[in-house]
Amino acid sequence: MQARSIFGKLVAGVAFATLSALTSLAHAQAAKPNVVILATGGTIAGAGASALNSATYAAAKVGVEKLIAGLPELGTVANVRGEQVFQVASESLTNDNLLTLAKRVSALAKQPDVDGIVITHGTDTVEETAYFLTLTVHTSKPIVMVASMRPGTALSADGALNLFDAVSVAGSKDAMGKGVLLTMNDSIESGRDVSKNFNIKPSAFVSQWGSLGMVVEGKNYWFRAPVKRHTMNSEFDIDTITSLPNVEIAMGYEGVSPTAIEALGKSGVKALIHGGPGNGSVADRIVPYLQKVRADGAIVIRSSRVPDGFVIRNAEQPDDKYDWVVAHDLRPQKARILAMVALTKTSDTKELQRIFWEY
Ligand code: DAS
Repeated sequence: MQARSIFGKLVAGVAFATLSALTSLAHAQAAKPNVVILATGGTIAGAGASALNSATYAAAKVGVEKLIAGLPELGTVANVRGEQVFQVASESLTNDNLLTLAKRVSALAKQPDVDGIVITHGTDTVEETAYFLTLTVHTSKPIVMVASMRPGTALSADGALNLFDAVSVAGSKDAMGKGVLLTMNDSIESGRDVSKNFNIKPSAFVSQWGSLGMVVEGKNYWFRAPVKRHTMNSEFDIDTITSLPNVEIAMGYEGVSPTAIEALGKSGVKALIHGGPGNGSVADRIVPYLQKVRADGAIVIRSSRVPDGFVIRNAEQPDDKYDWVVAHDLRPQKARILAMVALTKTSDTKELQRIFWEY
């Protein structure tokens, strides 16, 4: 009897200890935000032949489960699960990919058991995807994009900390309602404003109007908030968009010929972004070709190849007279994203110009 009662007490003690451990784990998990990582590829999922290959490697090789398993620290700030949406280098993403990703983000954001969403992505076009999502996904939950300039196999790889920062920010209540964000190199950038400014170093990304803040050791430090319309305050909703119109870009430079503009005009674009030098300048020999694009029914949008600043309406060109739109502070690749989204609703040039002022 004696032995049995001691064994019984032992079993009860172990059961109690296990139960309290599980309960505290459940409480701990319940206390942590639920963050979903949507993986699309890029360098953050890349792999090189050696630790010295910081620039020579294959992008889009490592699956999301391996990314998560390789970073157990994620579990200290959130309950994390992953989905592999694509596995591509971002320069190869298509409009259909954009729609697929945005619709998945929108669906997840509606789920009460999802507190934040992280999207791992290539650096080459993350600025475009980030802007598209901020224009079309109606949620105030944090949506945080993340990329890396070096593959995880390289010395001083930046992906692990960038990903930890992204999950930490995505699980933060103070990151709500700020539009789509990008965490790179300790900074928190606005998805609207950020662009890749340097092609081979970790501090590659810059927002011309400044970062929104920084994230350091899992704590967010905010210094700015977006003023342009986004997410919940956007008139565009991915849940009502089924396709995107064809919008292309033609650059302006010394000696430019009308060949590209003519070909794009004939291809049936719905809008043509002109990435001119300076304040969106257009060579005098090119003006008639853009006027023909407009006369044939496509929208002409004057952007600038100059990274920073904004195009002034009716300054370099009589936009009112030509019925052209100016892209404000948007670089050509960003202007294209907004033009595609705007054209799902209107092709009225006055409405389009309003949209370019407001978004
Ligand atoms: N090719 C790049 C891309 O996928 C790799 C990267 O920098 O992420 O965007």
